[in-house]
Amino acid sequence: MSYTKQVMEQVIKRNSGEPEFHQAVLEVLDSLEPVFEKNPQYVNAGILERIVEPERQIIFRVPWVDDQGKVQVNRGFRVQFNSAIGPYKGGLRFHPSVNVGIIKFLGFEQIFKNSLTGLPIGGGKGGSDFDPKGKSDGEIMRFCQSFMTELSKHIGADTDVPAGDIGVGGREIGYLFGQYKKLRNMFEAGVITGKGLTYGGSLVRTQATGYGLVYFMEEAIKAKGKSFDGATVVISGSGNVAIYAAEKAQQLGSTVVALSDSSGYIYDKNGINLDTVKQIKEVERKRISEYVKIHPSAEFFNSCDGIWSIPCDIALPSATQNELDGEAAKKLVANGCYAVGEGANMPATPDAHKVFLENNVIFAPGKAANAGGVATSALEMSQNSMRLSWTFDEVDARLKDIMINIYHNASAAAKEYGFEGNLIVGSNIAGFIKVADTMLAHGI
Ligand code: NDP
Ligand code: 2IT
Repeated sequence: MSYTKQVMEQVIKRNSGEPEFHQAVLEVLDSLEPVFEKNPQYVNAGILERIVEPERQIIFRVPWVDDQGKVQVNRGFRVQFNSAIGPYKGGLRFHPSVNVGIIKFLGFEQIFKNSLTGLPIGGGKGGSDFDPKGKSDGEIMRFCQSFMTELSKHIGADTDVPAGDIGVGGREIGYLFGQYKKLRNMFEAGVITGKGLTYGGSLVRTQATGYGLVYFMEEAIKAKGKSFDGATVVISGSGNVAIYAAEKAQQLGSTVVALSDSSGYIYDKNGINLDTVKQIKEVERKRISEYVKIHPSAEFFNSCDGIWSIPCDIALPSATQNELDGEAAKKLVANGCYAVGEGANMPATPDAHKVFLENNVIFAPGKAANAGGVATSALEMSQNSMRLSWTFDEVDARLKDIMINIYHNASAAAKEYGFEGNLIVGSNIAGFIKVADTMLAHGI
């Protein structure tokens, strides 16, 4: 049995009942086989056995009082996965599906993603099975305060720096930071990112993941003589990543014809009106189906994966993990889709990867394509350290530069190891080597 397969067996045995974590590890390990053949020093130092085991996992009780005065209890998580190249860095997800396996898959991905940004950030992730849907503002605040009361013991600007993810946006970051500040009696701006602009946030952080995704894809398709100008684009989700991916795609001359949420998707052949979407999702926090009340020529379909049967040139899955399977991938290919970029973390299944690779679809994995969010978080940390703020254009230019570099580094690594054009392999290798070399340098 090969070395990576042995390690994989151990991961499955030690982390039973965590399929998403197994899936994320397997994808990376599959890519690394040629790296170990060329670099036995990594095998001798047990880098792989160490990198698949989080440095620390924290699980805690989050009690809070709802609007009826009843005590509710959720579970909180923070997985501090790898601090070789910088403080743990990664978002917090509030969603009822959250469990330790989900947080570990996200934390594991984050190690390589953060490495690819070229910035000094390690990998971590956290969250809770708390469901923000239908909760009042007061309930959200009390939950965030209770969550931070425990989390505050484990984080710090040079230790572990959380941010947002699904269900955690500007409002939640505000409550989390407010509670941290109260507990520490200290204005430690760099302890969390995605902050509001009045208290240490960075311009472009809100847009960064979506914009970065499109910058990455623009570079990837340019290499094949294609462009966003005139392209038809389908994007799943209608949250932070999806909205700003759509905004940048539109700015570059594309027609974005579909968006979705967990109840279904909207199709507007004239191109989605993003002002309406922002009003529904960011201001009113309502369902995407509301869109068709304002734009009656658009249609709403109450299925999620049906979105991938819409003909398009470029698809950007930006909702959640495993939302695009092999069958959906075949439909995209049959309809002429030539590029797929993961705005979400691990939205395409391994079967879908196979379909895209076999059909020469340009496929950009999330750890490369959606790294713009965390990269801009790291730029927020830099500004916090300097006690300065850069302009929108300055941050945006840095973001674009970072995304273009990630594309070229991943492409070069794929080529070097004999997998030209395979951005999955290239991203995994390029992300891994920097962390592995640092772990070697640090000793065990
Ligand atoms: P948001 O909470 O802003 O939006 C999430 C969107 O995805 C919503 O439209 C939501 O619909 C939909 N969604 C969530 N879960 C499911 C599900 N189980 N099935 C179908 N639809 C679902 O989150 P983000 O936009 O921030 O995150 C989206 C993805 O991007 C995630 O995978 C996240 O990990 C990833 N990501 C986020 C980054 C960031 O900076 N925010 C950075 C890099 C990656 P509904 O409202 O109905 O739940
Ligand atoms: O998945 C991700 O990269 C994020 N949710 C962003 C993390 C961050 O620290 O900005």
